[in-house]
Amino acid sequence: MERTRWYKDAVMYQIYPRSFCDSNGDGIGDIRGIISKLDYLQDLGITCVWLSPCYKSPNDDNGYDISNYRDIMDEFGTLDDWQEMIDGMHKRGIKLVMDLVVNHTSDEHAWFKQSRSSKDNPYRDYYVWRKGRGKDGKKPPNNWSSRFSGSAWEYDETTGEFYLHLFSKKQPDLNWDNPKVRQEVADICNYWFEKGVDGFRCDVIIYISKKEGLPDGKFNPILCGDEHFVIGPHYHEYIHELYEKSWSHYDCMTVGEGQGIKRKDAESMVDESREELDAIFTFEHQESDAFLTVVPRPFKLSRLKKILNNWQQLPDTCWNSLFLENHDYSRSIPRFGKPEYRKQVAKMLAVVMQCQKGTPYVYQGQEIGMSNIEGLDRSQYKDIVSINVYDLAKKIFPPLIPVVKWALRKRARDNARTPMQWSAEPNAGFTSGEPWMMVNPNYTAVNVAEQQADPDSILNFYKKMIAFRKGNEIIRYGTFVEYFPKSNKIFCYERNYNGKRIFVVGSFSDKPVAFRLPEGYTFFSATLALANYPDTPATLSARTLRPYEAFIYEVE
Ligand code: TEU
Ligand code: CA
Repeated sequence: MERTRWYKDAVMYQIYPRSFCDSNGDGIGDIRGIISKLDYLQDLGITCVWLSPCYKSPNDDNGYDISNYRDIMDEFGTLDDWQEMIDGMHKRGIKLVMDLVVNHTSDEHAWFKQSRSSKDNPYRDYYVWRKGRGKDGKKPPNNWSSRFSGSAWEYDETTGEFYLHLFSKKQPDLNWDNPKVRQEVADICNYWFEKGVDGFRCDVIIYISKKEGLPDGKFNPILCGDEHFVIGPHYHEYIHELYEKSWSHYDCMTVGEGQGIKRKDAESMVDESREELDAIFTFEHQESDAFLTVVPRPFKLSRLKKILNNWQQLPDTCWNSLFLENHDYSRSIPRFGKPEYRKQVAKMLAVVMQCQKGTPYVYQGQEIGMSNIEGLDRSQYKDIVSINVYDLAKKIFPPLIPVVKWALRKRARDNARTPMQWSAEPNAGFTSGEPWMMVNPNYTAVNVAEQQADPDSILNFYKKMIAFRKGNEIIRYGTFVEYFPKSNKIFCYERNYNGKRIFVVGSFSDKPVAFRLPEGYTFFSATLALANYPDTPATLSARTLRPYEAFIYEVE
């Protein structure tokens, strides 16, 4: 099957189904809700949806704990609904990428129920079981930590052994060293390809291969053990096998999630000659305002630009993913700008991200500038990570609670998971019932309906940005040249291809900033293509930038 690599021209839109649109008033977003918004997505101009998991799941981690890979979660609807949804997407020229969560399953998956039942069960080897340490064998087999806090091992009474879970204890890790497991994964992919999906976003795929002997990790308060399973010893072999058995038979795209992946790793993971993944998400740039991607620290633009620029220099045979938001991060406006300038910040971020090389991702609500939710209390947090961290602080050292609250307010994943704000109607038009999670009270001011009616809205700007990008050869192929890399106020770069250029500027300051053209910068003509202030000069020259001002000129 020829790979057309359609993803190089795609604009992706991520749907977190639980929070997108509720069709039946039970307070939970669902597939019929998505169907009702397909015209909205088409109008926005996006060309592919990444749908977070919609499979059967007990929802310990909102669907990232799958109990049946071949069926739809009851709360979301049925396989028939799903078929109607994908047909509706395809009819509108929108592709569908599904979430593939196969580093682990739910502990309620039939395989795990079998696996835990006895040591000689045929499914025992589908998961990672080990004897405990210590005299009574009740100490975990090694010191690896769960990314969701605590040990990565859970003792299981039935057989007196521990199983590995790099995430919650209801998410046991699959044993990829078992060829049967790898065959199951290929079969799952093929099952969905046959139903028409166009690709997969591969959840924590970089963790699938663990170092033999599972040795102790170097001390790390949050990510202990990483060096033994991030792109582990058989990673490339297993991914290539999956490519051979499944992905290569379809004109699809695969994008892997890569916490801990650095630019130097990327080439070996996504170079076209490898026949592995087509692209990955790095989290490196998410550290520009956080340690270990989660502990808040002040944002520094030069840090962000250095990382992005480095990724832009990937060889032409590799491909980038461009994103600031997803369901695991707080919203971008409060991270990178001042809330008084919501509109300018949102538009400026769209400009500086979407003009880079790679496939851009818009996370639901980002296109209307949704922001974080303030002042949740313990009972209003729904994410297992927030709850774990909060309860851990309470247990080991209660004076830490105010710090935890501060960190959660800034970084909790819940921030991105509040219901989509469709209108100023009760519950933001998301549901006619009681929403599963609190709606951000700012919905009366920030919502789709209002922005559809306002030509100057963030939503209408996104439409223009996406339209500008689509089919634009400079954006698809052009080289990336950065200017003023040390500046902590201005993000400035040029893309050029076949003698044509675009010149992109975004201010990250809430104060006026003096801007001059880069030293020796010459051009014949410059035409304004897009800007976030209405009265932007038609010509490109030195000037004072207004707060969060951004513009694109086409230069010859
Ligand atoms: O995320 C993997 C991951 O590394 C993050 O969960 C990260 O550790 C976390 O956000 C810390 O705050 C993927 C999914 O995107 C996430 O939603 C799932 O919870 C996780 O895998 C487990 O499947
Ligand atoms: Ca519903």
